[in-house]
Amino acid sequence: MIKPDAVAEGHTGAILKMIEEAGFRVVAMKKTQLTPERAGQFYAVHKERPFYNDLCDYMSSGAIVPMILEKENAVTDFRTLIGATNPANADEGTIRKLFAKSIEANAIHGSDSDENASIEGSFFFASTEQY
Ligand code: YYY
Ligand code: MG
Repeated sequence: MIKPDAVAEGHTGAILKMIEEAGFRVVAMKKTQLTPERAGQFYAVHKERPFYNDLCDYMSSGAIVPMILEKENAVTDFRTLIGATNPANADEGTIRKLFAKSIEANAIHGSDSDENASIEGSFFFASTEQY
């Protein structure tokens, strides 16, 4: 999911280019906006964390571009492509190093397991929107 800061600043195309050039196939993609409630559902695993309310406000502050991506070792390779959560710690050439503004407005989300990728894909897309 390309997050509100990166979409608002016009980085969607550059980020998509990096994703495709890294060998990911786009199975589904759209532009949409979360309500604070839906952002809260998406990040429910973090609901006890001190940053949760700010994160939900931020994630619902503008348009996002969720995608379902496919590749061998997709979860691991995508986490490598996007870089560390805190852009200050992200490797050179990663999406977060290039485009993130802060640890919160960090440009992009990547699922952390195959199981969560499936859950998060279904959160945004019907089966008839996946090709
Ligand atoms: O999976 P990833 O996005 O790299 O990090 P998580 O630890 O799952 O946190 C989710 C999300 O929460 C992170 O992308 C930004 C935000 N966040 C924050 O605002 N402040 C923190 N100290 C940690 C995470
Ligand atoms: Mg995470």
